[in-house]
Amino acid sequence: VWKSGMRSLDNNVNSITKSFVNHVQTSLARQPYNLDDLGAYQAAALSVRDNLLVNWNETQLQYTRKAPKRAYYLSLEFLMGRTLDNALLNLGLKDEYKTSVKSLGFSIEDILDKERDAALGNGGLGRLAACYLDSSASQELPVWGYGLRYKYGIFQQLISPEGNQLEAPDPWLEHQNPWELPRLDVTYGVRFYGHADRLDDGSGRAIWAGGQEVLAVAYDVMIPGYGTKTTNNLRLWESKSKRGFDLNSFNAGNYEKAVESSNSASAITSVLYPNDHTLVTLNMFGKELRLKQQYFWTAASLADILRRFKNMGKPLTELPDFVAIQLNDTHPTLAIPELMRILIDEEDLTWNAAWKIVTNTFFYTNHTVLPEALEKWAVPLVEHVLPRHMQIIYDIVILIYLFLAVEKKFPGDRDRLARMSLIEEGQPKQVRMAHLACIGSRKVNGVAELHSDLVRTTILKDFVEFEGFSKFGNVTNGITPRRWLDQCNPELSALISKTLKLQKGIWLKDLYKLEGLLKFTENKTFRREWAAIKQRNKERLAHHVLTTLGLTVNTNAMFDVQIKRLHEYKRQTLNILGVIHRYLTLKKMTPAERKKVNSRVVFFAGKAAPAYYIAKLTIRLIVNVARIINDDPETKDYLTLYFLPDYSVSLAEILIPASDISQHISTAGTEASGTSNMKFCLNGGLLLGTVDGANIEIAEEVGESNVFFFGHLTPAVEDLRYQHLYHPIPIEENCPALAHVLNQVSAGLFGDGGVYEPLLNTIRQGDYYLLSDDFDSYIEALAMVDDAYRDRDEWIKKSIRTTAKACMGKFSSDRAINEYAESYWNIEATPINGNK
Ligand code: 26M
Repeated sequence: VWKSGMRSLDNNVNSITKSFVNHVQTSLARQPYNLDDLGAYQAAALSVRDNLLVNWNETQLQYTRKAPKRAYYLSLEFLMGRTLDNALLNLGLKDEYKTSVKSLGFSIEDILDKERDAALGNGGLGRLAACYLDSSASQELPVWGYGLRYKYGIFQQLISPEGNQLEAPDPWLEHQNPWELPRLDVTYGVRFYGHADRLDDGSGRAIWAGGQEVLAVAYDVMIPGYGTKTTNNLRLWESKSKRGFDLNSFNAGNYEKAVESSNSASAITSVLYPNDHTLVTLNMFGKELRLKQQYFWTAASLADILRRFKNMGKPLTELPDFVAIQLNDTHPTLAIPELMRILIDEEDLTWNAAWKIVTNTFFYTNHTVLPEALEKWAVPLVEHVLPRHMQIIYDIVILIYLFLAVEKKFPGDRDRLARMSLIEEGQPKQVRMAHLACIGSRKVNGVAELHSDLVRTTILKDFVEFEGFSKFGNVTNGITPRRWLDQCNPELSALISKTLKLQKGIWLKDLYKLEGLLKFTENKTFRREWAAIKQRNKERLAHHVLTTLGLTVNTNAMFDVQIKRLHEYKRQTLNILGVIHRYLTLKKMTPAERKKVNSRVVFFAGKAAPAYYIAKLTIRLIVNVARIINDDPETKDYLTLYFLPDYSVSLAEILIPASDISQHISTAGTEASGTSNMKFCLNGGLLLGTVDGANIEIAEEVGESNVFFFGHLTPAVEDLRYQHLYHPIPIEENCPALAHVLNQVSAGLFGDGGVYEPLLNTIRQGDYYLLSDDFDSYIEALAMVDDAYRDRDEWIKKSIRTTAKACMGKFSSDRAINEYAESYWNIEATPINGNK
């Protein structure tokens, strides 16, 4: 029971029941005795929302009063998943609600299961943003998120009878969304197109007028901290027409034209782009709309941030003392020229004064070094959509950057100037957003040690030499242990609390405490309990597969999981070809030999970008291999395979606790960090992986004997690619085992004669992701996993150590967000009075 300044809420079961029934009758206009699970979910959500609102109001009030420096996290993606369970756990009200809904004849699990995921993201980058919001609130940090309120989130994935991925829209707002607060009074106009005319008074100012004006409307999502009153805000923008429809056309009977401009305005936030790491598939219309999304969102967010800052009555030169803005990848980079535009054209500051403010306000995180994912915008397109911003970008190039500073430091080095320019020569010329984000920011970071090194030595090398090493740092990613342990694995969470004799409220906020589990690896009862929980989590997953796909999974087998976006660099292909290799080996064995084999169930899940042909073909291969081998009476006791459709945060919450081993097998140097690797470890799953991303730092914590590494290292990758290109060796020589597998697929062992050739040819020709170089050591590593799993007791010890000695503290997003707060944003915890 706690009190707040506004009203006191007696959060016992009776008052929860009262509030629940009240919402059923007054908010939902339904009868309590005739309510389905969906209605019960909505009533429970509305009643929990009342609690959040009190805390949210108090938090925002105190932020305004205390006026601390604040940080704003700009991300085009927030992959939040479900909210109700998380809100209940963070508020500490789960047991009360369980009891309350039970007394009304509902089960809390069934109610929680009715919620749709908020899937406003593609993968790692969007889920990271969601974990960082949870940690910011839990650490009492004054942080707001800014994003877009897409009407449609990431598409729903269906698998056709042939095994092809089909996409369906995700109308997640179909039923009303209890977690958002429409702020129809918080709006900003955002301009596109038109013309920008420089004033010839030598001030550098310009007037931008004409074109299209679109309205941004705010929707707020409350972000509760764990065990604190702090409830931060995620503000999502919706686009709509500034003027409704065009009455002239309407009166003239031209109804289509009358709504045209309104449609074009609301199109901006209608759908999340389903590409992850690749821009090449966008057509001209698609590119323009994506650019408009980015500008719409950055312009509205900046206007909102500046309005709040101005209310403090401070001069703009003090902006960096009160505001830090984090750019999640280059997607919000237009915020840099936009802030320049506001300061120069609207606030009358000089160029130098404006640039000083800008470069002390922004921070940029890079999330990938893959060349095809580095954003570039065609100059003619930017000129057309944002004429004033194109001028400012050219001014940055000419004035500050190239001809003054770089030329001074490296006189006559024309190549360097060209490499570093914000504009890439070509047809058409293109703006390099990573360069703009880099020079416009106070600091730049990568997301794991290896990745940050690669950022410093490859894509931003010249900038390190120009601006100095200290601008370029690393913040290794993290995950929130609230969702990724307490919420998804309640039994393990309870066992940890019992064993450490600590309330979960303590260790969930200080994960280093998990080290205390280490000494229990030698305790037999503890090991038995640990193993029993893993087993029940495997059965929970099997039950899910049975009820969704109608398939029976062998829960006595080792569960081997690879779940992530489909991408060539992540090498799901290596995994499926390894499965085929295992199948062919099993087929050659006698029944007696087979009996000695470690049974394995392989799970895949993940979406492919709709236009990513090779990724989709990989899904088709996985589905069809599954069809053949799951039905083979000789082998199915030893090897089965499942592709679970429509991967989501909620599905991950079932899969991760059930895994014995998971695969993180990207070509070395390509996966910036990975975050699911951390989630598996936290749940006692071991890793099979390459020496890449955060795998390396995880192994440093867990000890190499608890991680199964294989494959070539990053420095070898470039040389191997060079060899493949200029001195190709036929795959039969380079890797006979792999050649044999490819030939079997070609020969139609899994049906579909010929359809897989384009996929197989990526390996036979060029093999950019080095499957043929890593295949043999991959198969060896899998054999080591089998050997280790045979000694089940030792395996369980490894599992416990992975959670415990793993010092999983390092991989908590609490640690990560504190690093940003201290070393980047310079913000401090701002406890909300009356905190629990
Ligand atoms: C680009 C154009 C159009 C539409 C979408 C994109 C786009 C979307 C996401 C481009 C890149 C995107 O994300 C990169 C990304 O997700 N990187 C991942 O970030 C994670 C969090 O830091 C890391 O753990 C992953 O290793 C990294 O791949």
